[in-house]
Amino acid sequence: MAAMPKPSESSEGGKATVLLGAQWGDEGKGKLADVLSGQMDVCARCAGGNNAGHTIVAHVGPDKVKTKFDFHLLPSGLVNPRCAGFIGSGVVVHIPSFFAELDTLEKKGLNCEGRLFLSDRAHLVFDFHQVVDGLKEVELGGSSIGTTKKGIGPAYSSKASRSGLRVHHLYDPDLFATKFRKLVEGRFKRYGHFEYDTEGEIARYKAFAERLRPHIVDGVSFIHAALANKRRVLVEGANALMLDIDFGTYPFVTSSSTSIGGVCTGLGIPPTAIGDVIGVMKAYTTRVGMGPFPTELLDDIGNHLQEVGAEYGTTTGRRRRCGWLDLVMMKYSCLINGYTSLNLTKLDVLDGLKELKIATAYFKDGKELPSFPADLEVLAQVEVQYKTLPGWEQDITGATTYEELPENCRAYVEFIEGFLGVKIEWIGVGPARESMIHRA
Ligand code: 2SA
Ligand code: GDP
Ligand code: MG
Repeated sequence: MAAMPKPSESSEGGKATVLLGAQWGDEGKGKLADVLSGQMDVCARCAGGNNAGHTIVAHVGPDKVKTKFDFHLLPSGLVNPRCAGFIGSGVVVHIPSFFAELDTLEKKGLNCEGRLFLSDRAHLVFDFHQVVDGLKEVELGGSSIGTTKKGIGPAYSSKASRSGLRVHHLYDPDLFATKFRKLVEGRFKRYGHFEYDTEGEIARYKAFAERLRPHIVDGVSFIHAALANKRRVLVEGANALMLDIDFGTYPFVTSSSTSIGGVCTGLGIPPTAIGDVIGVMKAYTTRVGMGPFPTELLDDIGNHLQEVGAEYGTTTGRRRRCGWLDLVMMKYSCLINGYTSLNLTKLDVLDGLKELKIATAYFKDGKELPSFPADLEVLAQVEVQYKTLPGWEQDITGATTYEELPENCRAYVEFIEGFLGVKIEWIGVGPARESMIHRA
C-alpha cells in the first residue's frame, strides 16, 4: 500500500467526521472541507464522480497567493498540503478527468505526490458512458433530468447491472478488453451505433493503468488502517440529500447514495466508525437541473440571489435556480442524515433584502402534509406556508464573530436552529477560507 500521512499532533482520530450537502447541492461543502482539512490527515470521497463541483478560495504557497480551486472528482482536502486524498469504492471514476484535475492542481502549485489514493473497487466511467448520458437526455426530451452529462447515471447503471469495470480490472488487460468490448456493444444495441473508437480506448486505458498504479490501494484496508491508526478522517459528501437516489426528488436525482448511508457503503466502514455529521446548508435554496422546487423565485429576488450569490454550476456553468430557504425539506434532510451540527453558508448573499421568507409547512387541498412527499406530482402542487422575518441592511462579509452579526441576522439564524433543533456551528459570510464564523 502507498504510504499514509503521519497523524497530526492533536490527533484524536478513530472516527470519521462526515460533511454532507443538506439541500440540492452547491451549499459550499468544498469550503468547509477546506477549513476542516487543515486539521485532518485524510479527506475521502465516498460517492458520485466528476459531476460534483466544489469551489475553494484559499491563499496557498510560500507567497500566500489567493487562488481559486474547482474540485470535481478529487477530494477538496488536497488543498491542504499535509492532508491525503482518498477516492473510495462508491465513487465512479473517469480516469482522463482524474489526471486532468490532478495536472491542474499541480499547475496551481499543489504538490499531490504520494498523497492521492484510489480504491481498487471503484467503478470506471468511460467516454461512451458520457455519450450515452447525452443520448438518454435527448430521448427523455421535455422530461429530461438536466444531468451534467459526465456519464454518472450510465456508469452506475453498468455497476448495478453487474457489467461494469472496476479499477482492478485495468490490471488484467485481456479480461478488461473483453468486458469493455461487450459493454460498448451493449450500448450500440440500445442506442444505435455512435462514433466510438473501441480499440483505441482499450489501448489508451493500458497506458492509463501504468500511470495510475502508484495511486491504487485496497480501499477497505486503507480506510480501516487510517481509522485504526487514529488518523483524522474527513468524509466529503458530493451532491446532496435531495439528489440521493433513494431519498431525493426521484427521478430528478443523481445515481448514487449521497446521504449518510452512502458513507458506509461507499467506503466500507460501519456506522460505528462515524463521529460528527455536519450538514452544509445554504441560507436560501438553489437547484441546478430539472424537477419541482416549491420555494423557487422566478422574480427579481430570485435574480438577486442568483447574481449576488454567483449561482452558476461549478462543473457545467449552468445558471442555478434560486428560491427561499425551505425548512420542510431541511427537516426531512435532518431526519435522514442525523446531523450533529450545521454549517449555514452564503448568509452574506441575503444582505440588503428588506424581508426574508422561510418555508415552514406544505399544504395540499387545504391540509398540511405530514412530511416531505415522495410523489413529485404532489410536490409540484403544494402551497407553501412561509414565516416572514425582517432583513438587515449591513454588509456582513467582514464579520468574524457571531456577536458582530446584526440582530435581525442572528434572529434568522436562531429561527432556523430552533425549527430544526440542530446547532448551527459554522456560518459562511463570504467565499474565502477566512469568511467563516465558528460558534464554539
Ligand atoms: P448527474 O450528472 O447524473 O449527477 O445529474 C443528475 C442530477 O444531479 C444534479 N447534479 C448537481 N446538482 C448540483 N451541483 C452539482 N455539481 C455541479 C456544481 C453542477 C453543475 O457544483 O455546480 O456544474 O452544473 C451536481 N451534479 C449533479 C444535476 O443537476 C441533475 O439534476
Ligand atoms: P459545493 O458543491 O457544495 O462545494 O458548492 P459549490 O462550490 O458548487 O458552490 C458554492 C459557491 O459558493 C462557491 O463558488 C463558493 O466559493 C461560494 N461560497 C461558499 N461559501 C460561501 C459563503 O459563505 N458566501 C459566499 N458569498 N459564497 C460562498
Ligand atoms: Mg457544487
